[in-house]
Amino acid sequence: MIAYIALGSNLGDREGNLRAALRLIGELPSVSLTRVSSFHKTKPVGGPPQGDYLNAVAEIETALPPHELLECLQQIEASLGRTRGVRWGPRTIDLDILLMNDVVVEGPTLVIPHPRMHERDFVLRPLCELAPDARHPKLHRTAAELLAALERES
Ligand code: ROI
Repeated sequence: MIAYIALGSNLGDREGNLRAALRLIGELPSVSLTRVSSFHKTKPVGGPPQGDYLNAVAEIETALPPHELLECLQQIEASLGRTRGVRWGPRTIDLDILLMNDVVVEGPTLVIPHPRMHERDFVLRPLCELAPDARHPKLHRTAAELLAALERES
């Protein structure tokens, strides 16, 4: 399965945090890291006032089922010193599953496609670098179409 993971950091060594997370993702069993977008410096969207983010998207090929992938990503967040503070507050590293082929998951702990990806410039821009033609299985739009719609809105 091909999956796209969003990475974000706005605490400490942001670039170092993204690189460390990418290395750990690549070392996961049953995961290979296939491509990584460029790193985008972005203004914080939502949440309390906080510093600018560095955002990126990674493409992986994986045999892990969605909840196992989530668990692995949460372990990486914890190992990089992520502590759960205020909702939408600053973070050393945030790893979100955006898409996994055309999988739809709607559970209490995991929602795929990511429920806010179509509203987030900082997700769609790096995703479009890698996969402008990736389809959102619920909105039936490609990543490029979602980004164009978001840009028209704003
Ligand atoms: N804003 C930006 N620019 N990048 C993020 O990764 C990010 N993550 C978040 C909130 C606080 C919603 N804002 C963000 O969780």
